[in-house]
Amino acid sequence: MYEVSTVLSAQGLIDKAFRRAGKATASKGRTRVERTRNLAVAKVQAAADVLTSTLESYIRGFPSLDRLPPFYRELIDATIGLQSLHTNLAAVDWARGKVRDLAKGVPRRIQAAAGATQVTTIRKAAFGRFASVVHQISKNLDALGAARGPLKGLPDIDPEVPTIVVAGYPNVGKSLFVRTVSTAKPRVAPYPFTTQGVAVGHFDVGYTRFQIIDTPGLLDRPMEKRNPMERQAVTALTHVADVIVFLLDPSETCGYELAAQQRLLDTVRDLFPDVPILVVENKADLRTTGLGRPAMSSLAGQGVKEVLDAAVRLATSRAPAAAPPLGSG
Ligand SMILES: Nc1nc2c(ncn2[C@@H]2O[C@H](COP(=O)(O)OP(=O)(O)O)[C@@H](O)[C@H]2O)c(=O)[nH]1
Ligand SMILES: [Mg+2]
Repeated sequence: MYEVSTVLSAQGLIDKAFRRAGKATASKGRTRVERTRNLAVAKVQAAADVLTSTLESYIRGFPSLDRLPPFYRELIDATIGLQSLHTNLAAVDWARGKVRDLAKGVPRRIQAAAGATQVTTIRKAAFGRFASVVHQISKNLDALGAARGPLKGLPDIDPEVPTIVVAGYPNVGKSLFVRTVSTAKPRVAPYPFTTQGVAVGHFDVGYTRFQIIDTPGLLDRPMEKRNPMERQAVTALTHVADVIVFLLDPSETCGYELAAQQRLLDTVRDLFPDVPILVVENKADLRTTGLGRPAMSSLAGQGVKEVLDAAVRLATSRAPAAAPPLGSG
C-alpha cells in the first residue's frame, strides 16, 4: 500500500555521502592554497547535501502521520507502532537539521585556516562530526528500514469508498461470495496480521464504486483466539465497514455448528455496534433454517443479487457525517 524506497544503514549512508564528496571538484582559485580551500568546501558541502537530502527523502517517503485516515492509523499502529514510527522519523529530522547546521560554519573556518594542513584538519573534523550524527540515528534508520515491509503489506482499501465487510466462520462461503459479486478477481494482498491474504474486490452500482472485503483470520473465529495485533486490525475495520454481511452456513458443512456460528455473530455485533449487519444464510442449496432470514447459494448463484442489493442499500444509508473529520484524531 505505502511504497517506501530503501532506507540505508548509518554506515551505508555515510559511505554514500563520502563517496559523493570524493567526486566533488572545484576548479576555481588563483593559487594552489585557494584551490585547496575551495575543494575542501565543495567536499564538505557535497557530503552535507547528500546526507540532508537523503534523510529528507526518508521523512517524505513515509506516510504523513497527522494526515493518515483512521483506518490506516490503526493498522500502522497495530503493525509497526505509531509512536515508534514518530520517534524514528523525528530522530531522522533531528540528524538532518544537525548536519545542515554543522555544515554552515565550515566554509568560513576553511577560508580562515592558516594553510593546506589546517584546511585538511577542518574538513576531516567536519566529516567526523557528520558521521557521528548519522551513527547516533543508526537504530532509527534500521527501524525505518524494517517498517517498509509491513507498510507495503497493508491492504489497499480506499477509506472513502463504501465498503462491505464479509464475516463468518471459515468455509461458510465468504471467498466464493466475494468472487461472485465483484467484477474483478479480488486482489489478495500480503497481510501482516495473518498468513492468509485479505481479499479486496470491487463492483459498481450505477456510478458508485463499492469495495467488498474478505478478511481471513479477523472476523472468522471467537475474539479470545485473536492476538493483540489482530484485535487492533479488527478495530481498524470499524473505520471502513459501512455494512457487514455475516454468512451463516446452516448446512454445517463448513465444520462448525450453527450455535457456534451464532455466537460469533453476537461477538461481531458487539465489535461493530454502529455498523448495520446483514445476516445471510448461505448454502441454501443444501439447507436453510426457515427462520425467514435472507438466504442464497453462492455456488448456484441463487439469491446472491438480492443479498448484494440489500447490502448496498444498508451501506449507502449510513450517514457520512458519522465519520470524524480527517486529521482530528
Ligand atoms: N453447496 C454450497 N457450497 C458452497 C456455497 N458457497 C460456498 N460453498 C463451498 O464452501 C466451501 C468454502 O467456501 P469458501 O468461499 O472458501 O469459504 P470461506 O472460508 O468462508 O471463504 C467451498 O468448497 C465452496 O465451494 C453454497 O452456496 N453452496
Ligand atoms: Mg476464504
